[in-house]
Amino acid sequence: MAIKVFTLCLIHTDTHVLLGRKNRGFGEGKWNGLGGKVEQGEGIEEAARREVLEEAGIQVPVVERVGMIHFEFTGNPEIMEVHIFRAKEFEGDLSESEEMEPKWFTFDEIPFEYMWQDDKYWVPLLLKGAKFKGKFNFDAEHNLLGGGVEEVSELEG
Ligand code: 8OG
Repeated sequence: MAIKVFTLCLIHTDTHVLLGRKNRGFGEGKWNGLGGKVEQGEGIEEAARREVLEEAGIQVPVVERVGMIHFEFTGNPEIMEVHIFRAKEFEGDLSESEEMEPKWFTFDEIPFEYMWQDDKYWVPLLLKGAKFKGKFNFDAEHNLLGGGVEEVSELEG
């Protein structure tokens, strides 16, 4: 099966996490971290930084890769491999882009009901500092069918 590689970066402090509401495309209307497709010839970490800059206008000098999740959608032969990063600092002024409306949420106000349905299983792991790997299956209408995540001590690869 073909694999398509994506990044997703969650920027957070000890109390707040930065999410953006996607204004168009895949996942439209959902709150999510910042990210997108890794381009040909680009490193995964480099792609993570580029997407944060493009979507929110800020630089993340330090990103840490903390998770890897495979997503499969019924009727789509491609596996989406999403590399998940955490950043605790950023530089520059947060700006709204055409694609994303960014907003800070306290940890207990994270709008899981307006996010991808798998996020409630792994966002808490990220926020507590854990690393994780997982796999989720969705139907063609983007409803979660099954899957899960597990904490790992190290992410290989
Ligand atoms: O380039 P584009 O915006 O279409 O990339 C899709 C983004 O959405 C990318 O950052 C990866 C991310 N993403 C998925 N599936 C899921 C998911 O189930 N949960 C979250 N939080 N993000 C996801 O592709």
